[in-house]
Amino acid sequence: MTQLGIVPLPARCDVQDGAAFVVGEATTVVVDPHPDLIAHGVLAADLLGRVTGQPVEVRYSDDSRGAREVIRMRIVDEDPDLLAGDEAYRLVIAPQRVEAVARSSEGLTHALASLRQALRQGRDGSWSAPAARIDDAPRFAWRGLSVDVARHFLPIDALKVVVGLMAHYKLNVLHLHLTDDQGWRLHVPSRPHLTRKSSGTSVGGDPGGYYTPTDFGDLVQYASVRGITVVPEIDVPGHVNAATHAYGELTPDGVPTEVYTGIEVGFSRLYADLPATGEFLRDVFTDVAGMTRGQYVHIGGDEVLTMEHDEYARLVAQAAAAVRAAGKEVVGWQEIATTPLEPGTVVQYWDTRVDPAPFVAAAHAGAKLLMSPGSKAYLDMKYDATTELGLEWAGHIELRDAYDWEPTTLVEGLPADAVIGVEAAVWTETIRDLDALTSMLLPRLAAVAEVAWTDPERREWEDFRSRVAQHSDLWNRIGLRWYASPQVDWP
Ligand code: TNX
Repeated sequence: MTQLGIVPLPARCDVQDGAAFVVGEATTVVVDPHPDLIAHGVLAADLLGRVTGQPVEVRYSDDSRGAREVIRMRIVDEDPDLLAGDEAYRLVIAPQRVEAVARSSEGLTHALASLRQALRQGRDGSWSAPAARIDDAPRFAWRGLSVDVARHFLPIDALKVVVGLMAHYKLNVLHLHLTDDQGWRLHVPSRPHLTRKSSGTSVGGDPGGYYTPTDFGDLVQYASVRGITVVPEIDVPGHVNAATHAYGELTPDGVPTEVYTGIEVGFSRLYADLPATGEFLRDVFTDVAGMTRGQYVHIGGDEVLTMEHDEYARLVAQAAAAVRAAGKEVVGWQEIATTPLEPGTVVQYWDTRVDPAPFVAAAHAGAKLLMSPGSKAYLDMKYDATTELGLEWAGHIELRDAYDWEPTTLVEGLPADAVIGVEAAVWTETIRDLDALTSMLLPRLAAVAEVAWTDPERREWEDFRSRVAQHSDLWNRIGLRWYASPQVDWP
């Protein structure tokens, strides 16, 4: 039977052998004349046009029944055949017509990603997709990728490529680690010195950079059209040397700290007893919350090695209160689980080396869990000992390691229903540009995406391995650097 090669594997997929939809000169995307859908139609036509090298037109019409050579995209309120959930979609590929149906624009984005993956080029150069019916919906609502733009800066254009790749694998949260010891990457209008004084540096003396609120808004919009929410992270109360360098009032002697371009962690900190600290947290989190459309702001909270626990807990509470006062919900790294948390706080698991008891306890007390285990989902870990870039503190992560794990049972004693999702992470101590970044992401990002999307009973390594092999064509065509894992028979 023909395999469509779709990653992540859909909930249901029936392929009809022999028949196919062929993209031709007359192929048109048809959407209802609704503003949301118009953006989707344009996006679909643009993507299909770029895949096939043939311009595809968009038409607005609320009636295209019976029309041929049409890719019809519809949002419906009620459709008994759609699977449950906001993001569900149905994609029916027939010889004369493609029909995508969803309850939301996010659902349609997923249908489009599946269609794009199903397209292949025949010997005569034409592009077609096998006739098929796909009924699909995600397992987890939060399917993320965290990118560290603080250790090395990535321009907005590079992040847009990452967003495109995420949409292709149906990931829906782009978490940006915007601040760290080595640089501050988002201009905060109420605290202009953060970017004025602390954005020019990166790890190893490399050049820095920052996003203006306009740049950031542009990215948020670009991601939103592709079904992706941006979650900004301002890491406190550790990892703050860029802040204490810009604002000396945040240190007990009032003297700004020196620029830092090394890769040690855990030395920088805020001070709960300084009046400037509370004002700083309020100013920064209020402005950052105002710049994001999403529901969440990430407060960091990781690796504070130079502070008594009590002071740490006070600072986490202040940051969380500032986020909530600005109308957003709080996300923080695993360590915040050691402090009292409001129910509903999202706690992100990462450190596979330490006792997970506080994390498990937080879940039982009402926290939501986001799973980013360092030994599976940290895509800055080397593939093997010969990988040029990357770190090794959580071990080596080959493609199969990133694939073969189950988020709800990885940590013993977790209440499975507290897990809201899975997030891959890539830290950039050794990663200086987009080529380096995609060579760490691909193919592993596809594996983590399937862990996040597909039901565990349907996931199978041998099957994944044969599907992902079909993806290198597209990576090559769009010029992305990737790692040819020896675990896959690439074409
Ligand atoms: C741990 S993960 C960190 C980061 C490093 C990363 C390198 C986390 C919350 N903290 O500061 O960049 O390891 O893999």
